[in-house]
Amino acid sequence: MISSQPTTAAPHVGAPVIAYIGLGSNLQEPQQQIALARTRILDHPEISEVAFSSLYHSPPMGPQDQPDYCNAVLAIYTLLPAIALLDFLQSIENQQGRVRQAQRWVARTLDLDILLYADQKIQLPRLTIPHPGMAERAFVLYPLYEIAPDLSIPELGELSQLLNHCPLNGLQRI
Ligand code: A4P
Ligand code: MG
Repeated sequence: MISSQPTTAAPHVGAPVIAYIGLGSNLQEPQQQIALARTRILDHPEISEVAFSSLYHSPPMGPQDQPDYCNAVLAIYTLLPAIALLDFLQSIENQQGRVRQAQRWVARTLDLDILLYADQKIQLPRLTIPHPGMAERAFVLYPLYEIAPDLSIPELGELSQLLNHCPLNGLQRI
């Protein structure tokens, strides 16, 4: 008898996960750098936009002898595994003239950080999620709250609670 059932299993297509990306720039027209990065991220066939925050102006965290930053947060649906997403984001940083320095927290044309990936906690040599330090950074928490006020962060708790304990530190919505 000929079965009407398919003889081979359909290829497995994973469900998209939600990820949050922090965007930062303080060199070479920061607002345009952020806008271009958003376009490039969304050009990827396995990424779609969920929400994009306002742009924020923030004084530098770290060395003070550098320009103020423009920051934003982008929420995406993606089929990419977390490490592939990191590779893709770093390729965009490179396209936009990012020069990696030995010193941390120095001026840059573009910084793309994966803040959250689904509700996962990831600890790999190249990738830590949730992004270290995000719980104390006004330039991350406030834009994130704007697009995901009910978010709960693995091991860190409710975003609204984190925000209540985080001073603005000069952050201004543009
Ligand atoms: N890496 C590990 N986890 C992640 C992750 N979740 N997302 C690794 C992205 N990258 C991750 O990053 C260094 C390495 O971190 C990468 O190679 C990656 O494998 P980097 O972008 O090359 O260097 P960095 O950004 O200078 O270092 P770091 O420690 O990631 O700095 P942050 O935390 O990104 O902070 N002030 C204001 N106002 N606004 C800012 O946006 N940003 C920074 C940089 C400093 N001061 C700022 C701002
Ligand atoms: Mg970074």
